[in-house]
Amino acid sequence: MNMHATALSEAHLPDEQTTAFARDAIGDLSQRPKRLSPKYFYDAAGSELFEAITKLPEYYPTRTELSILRDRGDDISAIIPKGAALVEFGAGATTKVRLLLEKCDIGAYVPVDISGDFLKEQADALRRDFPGLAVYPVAADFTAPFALPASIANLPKVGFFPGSTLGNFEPHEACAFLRSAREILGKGAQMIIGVDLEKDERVLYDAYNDAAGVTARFNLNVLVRINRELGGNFDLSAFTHRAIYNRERHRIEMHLIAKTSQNVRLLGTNLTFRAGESIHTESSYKYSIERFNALARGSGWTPRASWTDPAPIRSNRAVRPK
Ligand code: AVJ
Repeated sequence: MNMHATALSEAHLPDEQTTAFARDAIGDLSQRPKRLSPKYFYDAAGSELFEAITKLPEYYPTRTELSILRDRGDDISAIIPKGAALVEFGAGATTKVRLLLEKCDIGAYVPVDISGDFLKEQADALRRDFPGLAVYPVAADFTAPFALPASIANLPKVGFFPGSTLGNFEPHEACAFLRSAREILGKGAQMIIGVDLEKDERVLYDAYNDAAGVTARFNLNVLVRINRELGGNFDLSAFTHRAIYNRERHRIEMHLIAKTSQNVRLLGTNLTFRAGESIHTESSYKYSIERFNALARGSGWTPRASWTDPAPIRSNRAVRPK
């Protein structure tokens, strides 16, 4: 008897997020220079790798920002009106907002994040730790317009955007985002934003070229994700992590460099790479307070106060002789 074994997989339609990822990946990898949006770093593995980055000795931003929220929390809280609704753009692990919640009288907390499941878990944990706090999670891509929950309509609004994530936006995108946040939050709102300041180039370089190679794995993970979610066939050993500081444009650039010339298939599209060709995967803009204030003014906001950590971070590396 002849057995005919057929593996029929269920007709499986990709969800909305996967469709957007596919569209962006194909479009961006067909450009010259090739690029990918840094928002696709953060699948489960990428989020864990980012958590590991925040604990690296070279990666100063997270611990510096936490120290500012801890040391200057009273001053920061003083600008938040009593009973305000705090709306966090891209809430993630809610570590930072907890420092504010401990210090001020918040009427409601609205974490906005694209990862709906993670968001629900974080909201439950917050409700446990801050009984009586109204938490209204919104599962949305915060870079696009979204509606605030009706329950906070009558509360004063304060936007919260820590983590230097603004640095991932091109200057015109940062302006568009700040304008859109103003629309979403409404008249009379305020916003608390974390940005990384330009500093010693060695310090910047090391923060994105850590000795343990975690940032390299974080960068390469976007190709792992493309292979898994979009059925690509990227050979991971054929790409290498590169991060440089672009002084003229005040930004760290992360790239994935093809070691050899090669072809990659992705959703029926053939992508060709020259040896040494780059995929630009992230820009992380570094601001001066002046440049940030100019951006805020140009986006319809009035700068009110800024808090900086006291000591400039210096490299502990020996300076090489010329
Ligand atoms: C989460 C955007 C602030 O730009 O420093 C860390 C992401 N990339 N290491 C940053 C990141 C490489 C991070 N932000």
